[in-house]
Amino acid sequence: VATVLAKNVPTVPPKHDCPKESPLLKGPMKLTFESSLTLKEVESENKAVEEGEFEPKECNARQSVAILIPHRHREIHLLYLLHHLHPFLQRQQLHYAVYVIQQAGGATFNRAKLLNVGYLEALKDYSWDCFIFHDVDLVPENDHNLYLCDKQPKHLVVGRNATGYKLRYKGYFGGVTALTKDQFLQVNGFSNTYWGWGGEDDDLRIRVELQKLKIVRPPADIARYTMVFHKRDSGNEINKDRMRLLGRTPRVWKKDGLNSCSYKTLSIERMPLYVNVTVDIGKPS
Ligand code: UD2
Ligand code: MN
Repeated sequence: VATVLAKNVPTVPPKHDCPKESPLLKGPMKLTFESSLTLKEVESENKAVEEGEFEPKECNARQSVAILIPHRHREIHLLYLLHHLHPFLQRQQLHYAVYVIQQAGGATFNRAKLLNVGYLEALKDYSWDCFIFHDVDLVPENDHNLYLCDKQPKHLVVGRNATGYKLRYKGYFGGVTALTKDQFLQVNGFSNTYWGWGGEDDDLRIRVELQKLKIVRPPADIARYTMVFHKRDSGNEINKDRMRLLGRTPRVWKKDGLNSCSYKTLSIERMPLYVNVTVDIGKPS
């Protein structure tokens, strides 16, 4: 009887942790951006993604990662990014989900506050280990640039096409960054007070430094991006107040950030390739 029973037990192979280095990685890639690309095509290329989320079948992912993309009126960039990023993340054998945080209305854009909202909303779905704060127009060129968090906050964009693939300046922390759930909480997230272009990334660096954390970067030959060409958006004019704001960060960071981020969620749509969070974040006071 015992042997019969044993035979009838379905054999589920034990699932191991995914290897340190995924066997699926391809290295540097030549990226293409076809103007005829459609969302339907990108959806059919990514059948394994459900409501923006993916988990490898063959092993247990090392981290669960939420990708947060601040967005308004950049639909073509979003399409290009989804087209490249989904296969890229799957080759890295990650458990991940993509969140697009849409600023509703016509008030001045606020990238940093949208990213705070993304963090707070994504944590309502799942206890993500790691958050990637991601510009919509930056496409990674090399899948060895791992979308995983480190012991220290990580900056993933050392170089990009438009700047000769060199770090723009020492301390530059813009474009794409990776912080654990706890690191981001420790710095109280981004400031909510940067409306318009610039400064919010430097503000986050100051918060990180005040906590005696140290920014780490992958090697320059790996941390490479293509930025899809664009002009400055209307509604995202340069923030002339940014230097003054940066000066007060050491005094105000404890009160200005995740713990003071007030907003109104207008809708949460679970699309095939991303969770679309539309939010009213107010306007500059
Ligand atoms: C740089 C930084 C970016 C941010 C910004 C200053 C790099 C590679 N990126 O980007 O992280 O610090 O300077 O704020 O250095 N967006 C919209 N709609 C808009 C405006 C902005 O979706 O109308 C989003 C979108 O995700 C975009 C991001 O905000 O990628 C940053 O805006 P940008 O691309 O106009 O600024 P850029 O390229 O100078
Ligand atoms: Mn850009």
